[in-house]
Amino acid sequence: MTLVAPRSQFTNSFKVRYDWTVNEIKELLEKPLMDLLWEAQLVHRAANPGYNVQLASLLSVRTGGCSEDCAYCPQSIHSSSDVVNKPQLEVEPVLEKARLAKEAGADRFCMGWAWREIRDGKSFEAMLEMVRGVRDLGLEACVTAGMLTDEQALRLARAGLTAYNHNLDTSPENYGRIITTRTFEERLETLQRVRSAGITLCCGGIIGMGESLQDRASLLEVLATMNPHPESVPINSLVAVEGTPLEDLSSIDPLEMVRMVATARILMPKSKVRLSAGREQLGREAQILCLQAGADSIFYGDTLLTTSNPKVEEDRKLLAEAGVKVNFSYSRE
Ligand code: SAM
Ligand code: DTB
Ligand code: SF4
Repeated sequence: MTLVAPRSQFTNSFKVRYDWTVNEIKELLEKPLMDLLWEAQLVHRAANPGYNVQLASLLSVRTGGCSEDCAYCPQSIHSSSDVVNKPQLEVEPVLEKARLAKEAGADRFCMGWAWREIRDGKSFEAMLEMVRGVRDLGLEACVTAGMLTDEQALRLARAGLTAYNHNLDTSPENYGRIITTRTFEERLETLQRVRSAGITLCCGGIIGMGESLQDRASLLEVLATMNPHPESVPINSLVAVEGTPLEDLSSIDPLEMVRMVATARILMPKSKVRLSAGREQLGREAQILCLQAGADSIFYGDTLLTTSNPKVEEDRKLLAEAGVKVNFSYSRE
């Protein structure tokens, strides 16, 4: 009996496909865990041999008061959460936060606006200034602010925006159960506008909202059949916030997150798969499994938008224990 696997098993390469079917994806999600992990790792090691992990810092620039009715979101006016609406932060304090994030080791700075859509005017001009300022610091800049027009997307691109975050959140079939004030189709149209303007896409979803395995597969199918794939794919698990319609849902089994991350890695080998909301509920070992299975980015900083995130010191320790490299610049193109 040989204890050493043939070398060829470790030098697997990957082929980027855009023709995944829901059934193939379901099969991946349901594989025996050891087999799924093995397959995901082969892709991950080939695509990202150094296990490089990007640290992205997140700031809520405009908090609360959003007119959309996303059932998971404490910032919706339809929820009765404790989130207090705040006026938009000014440009300089935002850039100060970006400087601090850089000092703490982040290389992407993501800014959120609790808006249904971007409107032209003072707030948008300030957003452009923030993007320029973040880029001048040498950081990648990401914005999430709802729907936008072609012209707004072009102006953001000209300001140097690296990525626009606009999640699909759940499957097209499950969408109406989670959000009724906009359609899945509108989400796709915004993504197309962002893509046409030459901005990279950050687009993913949330698990733990009572969806079925079929829904998870269907969400991943929409993402994995985009050509090109979104450059970054945040996988959130629901943070059940008091006052939202989903407040009573219990946390998912951490291994479901591992499966979702591993499957996303197999489907979209070159994309950054970001382990996003819900890391506090995952625990150390499950997060390490996610890093092994293909997560190569995390939100880094003590808060997400309105909820908490693991402490920076804890994350530094976790990443060191996992033996991954942070923000090591690399390209998988
Ligand atoms: N309003 C913009 C939009 O919807 O695109 C930007 C902000 S929104 C808060 C950004 C994303 O955060 C959502 O699409 C959703 O995927 C995620 N999110 C919000 N609340 C969450 C929660 N309680 N648990 C997990 N993810 C959440
Ligand atoms: C994403 O997919 N997750 C982040 C970011 N993109 C904008 C937001 C998570 C928000 C979690 C709930 C909160 O803190 O309000
Ligand atoms: Fe929250 Fe964004 Fe939905 Fe508004 S559009 S309720 S900010 S997730």
